[in-house]
Amino acid sequence: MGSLADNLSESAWQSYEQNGYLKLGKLLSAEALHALQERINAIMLGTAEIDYPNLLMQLDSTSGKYNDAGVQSLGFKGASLNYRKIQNLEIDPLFEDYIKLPIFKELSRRVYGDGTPIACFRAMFMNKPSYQGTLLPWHQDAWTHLDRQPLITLWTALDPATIENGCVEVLPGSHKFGRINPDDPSGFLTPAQMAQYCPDNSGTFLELEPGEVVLLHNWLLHRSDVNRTPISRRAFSVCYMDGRTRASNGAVYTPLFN
Ligand SMILES: O=C(O)CCC(=O)C(=O)O
Repeated sequence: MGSLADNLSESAWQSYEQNGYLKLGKLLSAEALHALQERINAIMLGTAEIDYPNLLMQLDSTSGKYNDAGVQSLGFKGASLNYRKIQNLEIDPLFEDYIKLPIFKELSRRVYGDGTPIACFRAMFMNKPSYQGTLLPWHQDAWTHLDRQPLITLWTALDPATIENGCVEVLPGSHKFGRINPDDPSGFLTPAQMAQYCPDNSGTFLELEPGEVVLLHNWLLHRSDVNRTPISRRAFSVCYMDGRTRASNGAVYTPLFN
């Protein structure tokens, strides 16, 4: 399993700063991984004891097209393993415990500075169900309604993430371009921007084993394809922010580490 010292070493950080991502290895025991896998399936199937009205839930598309995915809104959408996204998982005790692992605190402090309060901007399940999945085009993760940008995401594979089942593909170093579409909440690149920033239209596939974690800079260009296999591609993606961030819509964020 990845150790705190290894992941915070100078060479690891140089690699992160250069490439905009860093593979952290497996941070979960087999039992802890299994518990998260079972928990998310129970949430999808409607059998979990959780405050469903406060979960943002979206069913996956059956066409693979982003615009055909279900509505993203609060509340349960029926018993199905074909959810694409389930957000606000910090309200679940098991996922909350995982979000609060000391290594995530240390990584956040490294990015935002010692002593900075850290909050969770979003904690979400991202799924490419068996033979489904929705194509996500090249984009950055950035937001137009915040007074400062959340800079990091910790993405944990809950299944094997492979090229065939729609693992995340990144363009190494592209976080250094800065924000490409500062006024567009989707962050999706236009065809002209793709030709400019990603002329080969290919990147590095982040293939991961279940339980492996990758640290991503939010401005790193990334995309992911549909799932061409019977094996689902479940993942848990948590974005950590400076806890002093203010949103123009009055949203409040869960404090994690003071
Ligand atoms: O999990 C994935 O396939 C990528 C998710 C993504 O691009 C995002 O959350 O911005």
